[in-house]
Amino acid sequence: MKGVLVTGAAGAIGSTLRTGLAGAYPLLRLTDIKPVAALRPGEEYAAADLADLPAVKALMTGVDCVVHLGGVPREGPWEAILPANIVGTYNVFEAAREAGVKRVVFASSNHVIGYHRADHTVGIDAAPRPDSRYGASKVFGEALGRLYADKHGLSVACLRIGSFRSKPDNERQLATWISPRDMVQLVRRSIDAVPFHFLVLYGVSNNRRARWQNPAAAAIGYVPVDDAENYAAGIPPAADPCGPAALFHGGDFCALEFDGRLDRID
Ligand code: 15L
Repeated sequence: MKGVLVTGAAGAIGSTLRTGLAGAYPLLRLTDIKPVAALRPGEEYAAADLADLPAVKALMTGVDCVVHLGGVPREGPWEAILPANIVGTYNVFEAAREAGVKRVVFASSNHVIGYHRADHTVGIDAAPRPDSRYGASKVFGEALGRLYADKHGLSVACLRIGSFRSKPDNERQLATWISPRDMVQLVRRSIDAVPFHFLVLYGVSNNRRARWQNPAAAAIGYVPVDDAENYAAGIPPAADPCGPAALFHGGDFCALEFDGRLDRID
C-alpha cells in the first residue's frame, strides 16, 4: 500500500498510529474534524466532516487503503451517533468504492458482542449482541464492510477493538486491554496483509484472561506482545460482581441505561 488515509486521526488511536506508522507508507493522509499536531514528512492533513459525502470523496485521491477510526468512540445520544458513525461510515465505504480504494480497515469494537456473557469465550462468528447505540453503529459498520466486500470486491478488515489504553485500569480490562504497540502492529498487519476478502479480528493484547478467539488475526501474522496480567496487582476487584457491568463482555456499556431482565439474557 502506498497511500493510506486515516480518519479520526486526531484521536487517541489515530495519534498512536501516526507515531507507529511513521515512514511506513509514502503517503499518510490524516483527516479529522479537529486539527492534528505537527505534520511529519509523508503526512498530509485534510479537515473533513465524515457526514459530508463530497468532502469524504475528496480525501480518496491516491489512496490504496483507508484506516477508518473516525466517529463517536463511546456511547452517546442518537443525534451524535447517527451522523458520525452511521452516515460517516457509509460515506467512507461508498467514497472508497467509487475511488477504487483496495482495502478498508474499519475500527469496529468489542461492543458489537457486548451482551454475550463474560464467562463464555466469544469467537468471530458469534451473533451480534450490541450493548449500546454505539455498539449497534459498529454492527452496522461491519455489515457495510461485508456488503462492500461481497458486492464490490473491496478488501475489508473489521477490528473489534478492546480497551485501548497505555495500561489496564480495571478488572475487565485484564481481559480486554490492547496496548499501544499491539494496536500499531494489528493495524500494520491489517494494511499490509496479502489480499483478503473480509476479516473480523479482535483488537486485544496477549492477555492471559482474554476471552475472544482471534483466528483471523493470527492468520495475518498478528503476534501481540503485551499481557495485561503484568498490571493485575494494582487493580481492585469489580465493585458489583453480579451486575451487568461484570456479567457481560461489554462491561460498563451494558450497565448504562439498563432496565432489562438479567435472567433473560442467556
Ligand atoms: C470501545 O469501543 C470504546 O471506544 C472505548 O472507549 C472503550 O470503552 C472500549 O471500547 C472498551 O470496551 O473498553
